[in-house]
Amino acid sequence: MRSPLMRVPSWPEEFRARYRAAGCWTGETFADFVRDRCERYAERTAVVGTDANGRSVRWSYAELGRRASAAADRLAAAGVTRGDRVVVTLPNIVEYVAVVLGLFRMGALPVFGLPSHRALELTHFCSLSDATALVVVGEWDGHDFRAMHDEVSAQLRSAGQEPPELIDVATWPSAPDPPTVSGSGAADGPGTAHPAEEVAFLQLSGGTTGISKLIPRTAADYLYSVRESASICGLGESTVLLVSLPAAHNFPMSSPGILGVLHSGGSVVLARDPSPRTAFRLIEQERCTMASLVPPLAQAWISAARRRTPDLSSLDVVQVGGARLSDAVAPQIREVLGARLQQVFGMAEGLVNYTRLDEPDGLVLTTQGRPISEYDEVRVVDAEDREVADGEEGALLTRGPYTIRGYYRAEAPNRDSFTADGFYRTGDLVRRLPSGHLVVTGRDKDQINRGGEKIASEEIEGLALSHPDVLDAIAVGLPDQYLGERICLVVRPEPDREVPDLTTVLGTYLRAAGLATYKIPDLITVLDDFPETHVGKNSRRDLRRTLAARLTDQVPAG
Ligand code: OOB
Repeated sequence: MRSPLMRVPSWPEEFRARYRAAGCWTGETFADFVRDRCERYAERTAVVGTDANGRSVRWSYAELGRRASAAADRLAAAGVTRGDRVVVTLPNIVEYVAVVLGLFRMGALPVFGLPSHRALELTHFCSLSDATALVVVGEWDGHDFRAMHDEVSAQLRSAGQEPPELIDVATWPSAPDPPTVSGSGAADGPGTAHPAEEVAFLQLSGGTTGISKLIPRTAADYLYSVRESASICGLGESTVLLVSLPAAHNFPMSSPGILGVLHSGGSVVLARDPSPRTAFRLIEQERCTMASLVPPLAQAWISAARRRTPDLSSLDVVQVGGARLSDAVAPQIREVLGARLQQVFGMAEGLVNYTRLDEPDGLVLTTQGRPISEYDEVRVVDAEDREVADGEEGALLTRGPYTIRGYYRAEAPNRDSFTADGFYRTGDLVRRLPSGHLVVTGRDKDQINRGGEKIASEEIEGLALSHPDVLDAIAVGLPDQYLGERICLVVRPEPDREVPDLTTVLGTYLRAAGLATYKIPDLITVLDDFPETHVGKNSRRDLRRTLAARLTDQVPAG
């Protein structure tokens, strides 16, 4: 028997009432959303891409609805029921959309893993969410996900927990089975007054303390951000969105992303891999009008477009977000790709900022946009949480109709990450302009942003420390002209042990421990002594800063 979802910190009733009255929160659930859009736009093209077995696929909205129902039936047959959590770790294949919509239809909660996650993370997500099933694609990029499911299951069993059922979409037939009696695995809505305000899925946080925390999102809050994003970005039935980033990321999922496009009746084109070659082929073939990229990918597109002169004439808007786009690269989106730039500064916890499509270049090229909603509350504060003047750098705090009030099952981190009156401490340093636009100037969280992928220093350090030859370990981000930051792990070896190639040994060790591929350090350095820092709460943070500064001077930029 799986445990029910635990209670999560949520909006006080006074705020709920305000967001309902303002029309931000509607009663629409994800099951309603899926049913309604698949019927409303039935004949239009919903999803183009490849399936788990590499076949090209083009689904209408009606077909997507059938596929979602078929997925729900399969999940139900594996024992998944309403309210259950299901960890999904699929690449950008069409089954991803069918599974997520299928889970929504049945009122089960997707937990959004990434295909780059490995046994360590997936065990943690399955354990924390008490997942009924793990959805994978048999083998991908040379990695055997079925074997990984075995590993996850063994780990959970040894901790006395029930392992998740394996759901392997690679074994699904290319045509859906005829619907079963249940029709779609969809049951009636839960018997609460506001089903849309129940937690509908768990998204992953970038993490600052150990492995990613789980972010509880509701249909009411999320669909509000999706509707507003779709409107800000001018989405409609003629929108063709290319999804090159991992589809489960909050950015390509909802800003406005896949959900924004499905809300508006447009088409989603899933790129199997993020290479410019694949992207350009799809843009030419499907006449894509929009794409969302992280800065390194934008740079890769720009340099590939200079060499190959692809036909990108259909491309109207290129969104860039997830990490700071440099002011020097920003103008090249128009100059080289011929598209309008939209900067997106968002977070899976909630707040999303966009530069608007009709704003002057001065704002679009140098700011990371302004909040979606007039109900987004933004405070830029100093170390004592006192508000600073516009134009001055401070820490960004936010609260609003689609920003969570706490992580799932994370009492202690919640005390650090949220103020007593419910503002989320984003960990980002920004300057706010009088127009409300934000410029991201840095970070005061112990996190590395490697080309848009977030990694908590502490997570890598903790794992390195579990190696018997390591006395201490510090993980820092060093400047990298392509990724923005690359991961450098600095280790202090146990003094009495002579390990000739500790760096190689450690690299292998971290991989074998089941760490996601994007978290494996780009560089491992051995130092016999670490600099002295003050003792106290921030000593590790000081040490990270000192080492990062020292190494940035010593190691040639990547
Ligand atoms: C997006 O979401 P997450 O949860 O992977 O990461 C959030 C963090 C932010 O707190 C900030 O540190 C960084 O990523 N970030 C940016 C940025 N966009 C995100 N830093 C500088 N400039 C930007 N434009 O990354 C995300 C979620 C929704 C939409 C877009 C991005």
